[in-house]
Amino acid sequence: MPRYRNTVVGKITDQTRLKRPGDPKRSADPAVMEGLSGLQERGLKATTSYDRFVAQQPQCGFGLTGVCCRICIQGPCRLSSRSDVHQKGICGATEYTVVARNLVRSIAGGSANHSDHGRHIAVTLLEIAEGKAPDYKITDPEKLRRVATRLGIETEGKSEQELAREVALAALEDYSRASDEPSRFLTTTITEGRFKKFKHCNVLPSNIYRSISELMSQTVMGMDADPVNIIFGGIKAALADFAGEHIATDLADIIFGTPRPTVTESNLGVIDPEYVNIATHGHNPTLSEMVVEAARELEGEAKKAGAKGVKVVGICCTGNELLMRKGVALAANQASQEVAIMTGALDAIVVDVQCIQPSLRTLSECFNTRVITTSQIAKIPGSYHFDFQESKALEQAKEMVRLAIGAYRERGSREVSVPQHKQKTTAGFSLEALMSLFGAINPEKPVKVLTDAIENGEIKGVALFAGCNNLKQPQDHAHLTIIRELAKNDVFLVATGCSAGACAKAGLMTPAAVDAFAGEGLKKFIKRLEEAAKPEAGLPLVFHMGSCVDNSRVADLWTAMAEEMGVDVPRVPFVASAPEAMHEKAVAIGTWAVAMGIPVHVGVMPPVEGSGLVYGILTQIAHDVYGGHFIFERDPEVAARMLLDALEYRAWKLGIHRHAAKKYQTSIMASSW
Ligand code: NFS
Ligand code: SF4
Repeated sequence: MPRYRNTVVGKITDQTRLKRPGDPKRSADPAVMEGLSGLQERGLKATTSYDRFVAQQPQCGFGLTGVCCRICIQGPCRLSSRSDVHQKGICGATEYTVVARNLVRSIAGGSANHSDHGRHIAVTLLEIAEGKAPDYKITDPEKLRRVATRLGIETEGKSEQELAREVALAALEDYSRASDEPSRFLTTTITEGRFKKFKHCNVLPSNIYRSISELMSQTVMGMDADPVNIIFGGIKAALADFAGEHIATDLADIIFGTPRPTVTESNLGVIDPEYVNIATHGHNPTLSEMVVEAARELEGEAKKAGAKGVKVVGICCTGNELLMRKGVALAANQASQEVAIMTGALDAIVVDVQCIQPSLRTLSECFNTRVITTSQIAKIPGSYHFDFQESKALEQAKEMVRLAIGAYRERGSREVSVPQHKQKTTAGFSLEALMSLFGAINPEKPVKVLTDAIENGEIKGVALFAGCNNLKQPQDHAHLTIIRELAKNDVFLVATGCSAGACAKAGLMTPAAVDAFAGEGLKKFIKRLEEAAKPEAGLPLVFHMGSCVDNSRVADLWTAMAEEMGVDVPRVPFVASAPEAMHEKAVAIGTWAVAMGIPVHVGVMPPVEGSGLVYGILTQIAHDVYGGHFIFERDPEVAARMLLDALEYRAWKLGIHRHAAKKYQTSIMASSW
């Protein structure tokens, strides 16, 4: 079997690495461009990330390529192959050790973030079961039973409370297990082939926290110097990240309900100056769900203050969580969080954890926005802080809403300027929602509707768009360019996180976008689904599957497809792309997706170029071992071509193997990708 070779892999195109300082094209989002220029017009001196990005140029070449080591305080050691004396750090660490260590430490960061979020939700479920969180309830008891059954928990004759307790404890055991038994949230959600592969490579995590701390231990000064071993440690922590994400998604569905298709609006234009506006920002739905409830209950107080009511809007993944479950409008994704404040019409921004820029507080000074932090481990000096507790959640959320009403009162005749851009958004496609859609055509085997469409060539495969904004690129531009290109080429598209935000803001989550951008095959496929399921609002071009932890939903989709097709994941025509990856969490997600067997495009160069060996492991060797690999490409048009190539290669191989299996009456080869 020839090894998978993409002719351009390893040679990224020669796009300029850094945006030219002063480049006026900062965002593909017209609302953001208007917001930024409005700032100057109003004579305000506030700076934004866009300005600070320019001020940071040129960024350090050692850091950019991953060869700066600051792991011990003899450093920093900056390695360079061009000089004899600089080839090694003071301790003798070579560039492959340094690059690998730096890379996996960012996986540890991402994994810690996601699994912390999962643990928080698991504790909330336990508190609900024990009657200690009276403001929360179990909204989806059916999912509770399904998750329990999947985990091997006996459901017969047990009350909801008992089951919730057992599921919560099973989740918490994944954080505390002393033995080497692998994580249950991982092993019960992957194919048998993946389980064997992970076992064989010794990357099955047991206790999520232990995988993270072991990785930190593995990479301190004077520990592991073997880049392959270091990367395997990174993969283990990344799979622990996956387990944490799955816990977050499953348990949030149980508590707040499994998303179903819903219609709302996205982009800054959803902020309405006639209302008290509260943005919820961050990632964890435990707090924001209560803010929505509190806003509803305090509608009267807002009216007394002269507003039409209280409007909650979302930013980043808290925004995605509320959009999926409550139809709350999405105001911004990561790189436009500041611009939301700059409208002058946000009375409060309630934040929980992750991706919250400290700059929000400084900016809020100019616009009298109340910045309210709520996590013990995510405070911003000068902000209002609530030590958020599930036991008095609604009461605290009401206090936050009252702070916003107070700020609205002070708004008076202050000038507000909301860019009038917004788009309709059809979202809420949990795996369950997608399956019920496919089930309208084939109720017995819903996922077969998707795999059949691939096998008969109607669509070329599935692509996940995930990840952040990164100001090394104009905001959203790469997301939208690659997505339009893949749509034209008949790829079924799903999105999460800030990529989903980019699509929503640009109107790609509407039926009109299907007509405008889908190729013939994709259009036929979506229309067929529409005719069978008759969803009220029609179907979008890009299916919003949720926040970043909800990439677990997407993994469940490729696992279901693999099982239906009778192959392991590396053979499923499925690719992923993070065109503007920024966060350590994105590194963790990309890594587990590759280990699961998915080709993963990253549109911003991560700091790995300093070691040819590490670069080769990520882009080539990973494919030999796991069947997935990274594609690093900054040019979105070239990246689209490479993603299509990867899909076509898989579809072609599947066809060839299926044909041979039929002819010789054997099963489809499973070992070689
Ligand atoms: Ni994901 Fe969601 Fe956005 Fe990136 Fe941040 S909000 S968790 S990390 S920036 S996609
Ligand atoms: Fe330098 Fe080694 Fe210390 Fe890194 S661990 S800073 S390479 S001496």
